[in-house]
Amino acid sequence: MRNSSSELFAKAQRVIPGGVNSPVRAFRSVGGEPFFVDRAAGAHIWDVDGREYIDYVGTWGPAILGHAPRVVIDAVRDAAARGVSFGIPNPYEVEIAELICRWVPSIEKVRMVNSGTEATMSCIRLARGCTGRDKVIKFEGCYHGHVDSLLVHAGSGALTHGRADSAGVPEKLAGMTIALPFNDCEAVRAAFQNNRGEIAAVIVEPIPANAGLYFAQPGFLELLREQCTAHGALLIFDEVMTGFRVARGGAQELYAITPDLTALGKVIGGGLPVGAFGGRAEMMDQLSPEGPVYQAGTLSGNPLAMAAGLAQLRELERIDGWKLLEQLGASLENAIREAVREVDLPLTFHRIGSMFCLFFTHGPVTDLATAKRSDTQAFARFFHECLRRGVYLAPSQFETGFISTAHTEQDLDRTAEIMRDALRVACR
Ligand code: KE4
Repeated sequence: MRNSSSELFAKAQRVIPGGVNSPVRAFRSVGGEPFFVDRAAGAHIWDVDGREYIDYVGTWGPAILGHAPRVVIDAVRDAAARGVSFGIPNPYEVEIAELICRWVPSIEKVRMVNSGTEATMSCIRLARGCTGRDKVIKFEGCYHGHVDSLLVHAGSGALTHGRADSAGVPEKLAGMTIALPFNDCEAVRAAFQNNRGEIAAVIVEPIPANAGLYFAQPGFLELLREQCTAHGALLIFDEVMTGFRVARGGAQELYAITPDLTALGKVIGGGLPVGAFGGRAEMMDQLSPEGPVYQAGTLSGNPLAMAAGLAQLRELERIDGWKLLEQLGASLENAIREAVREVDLPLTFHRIGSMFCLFFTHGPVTDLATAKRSDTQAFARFFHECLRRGVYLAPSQFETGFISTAHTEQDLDRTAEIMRDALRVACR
């Protein structure tokens, strides 16, 4: 007899902190216990108890073609037959680096790593190495992985669990990070004025999606670009989530802004552990073994992850996935907005391409402070009513939903129906 989710969670908690290998999976902010997944295919997942869900987490972004796409499975199988890891340069690394440089013009050279956290951490170290400066500006509610310098007013799981500033980060180090309200142009100008010559970089999610999903006001990203240029600081776009999702060239293509460094992850690994960071050649050549900034990784450029990422990115381009994702996103948005109109509740729906979020608060939602007005208890009830009916959303108000090219119109129609019923029950 196979273990149920509940039995597995009881066992997991005895040997894994919180029973999970990443905090936001723990259902802490929505209550109840996480289910354990048995398998996933396309837009659907099945738990070990046999329940099926339409999935809008998509393993937090990587599953842009849906789960277990044939092209990725075949690529991983072919690569694995030749060896699963070498620690020696392999052709896949060159192919994916050339593809990334072709699709993202601001990237002339790129270094592969094994997670988004490694990518942003390396961007920060490289920026500090290139400028000889220590201070970094980030924005409240933005999440850039669990990098010491960036776990300050962080979003995602840090925000969900109410610890935007993690224990274990030395005060002196955290003090080098200046956290500002997103969309606050005056605060950005003042920070540069008050720290003249000391700011190495500004790091930003160009489309913040770790405190729910909201957007830069017109001119804000342009101001970051202009202030960084004027003050000799580097502009780092954290596109771990938006890269190759919101457009082939990511948010920097969408907004026509050229960052100095870009952090990537998720989609580029086809579901296997990958991150990457890149920028102008003369900057990237400051990295060891060319230059003085050290960065390394046993599994960086792993052949399976490279093969999976290449297969996924090439398939996305072959099917013009971005066009399909926009069509599916618009379709879901229309259906959800109709469902929202039927209930007299303070709700704010945001979407860009295949990324969406339903805030349980009235609008406008433009930064962390306005996102935090959300009624997280009502969201929790809505989450569980959806789950019960077969729709799996991220288990936190402060996350973003993802549509994949594997979602069908039937999936979306069913989802809207389920959300309509869930809203009625959750918010009675
Ligand atoms: P990873 O180290 O988790 O691969 O990437 C960190 C990261 C960096 N930058 C952005 C914009 C990100 O969204 C992330 C990670 N995203 C979260 C979901 N919001 C990962 C889920 C989790 O922590 O389990």
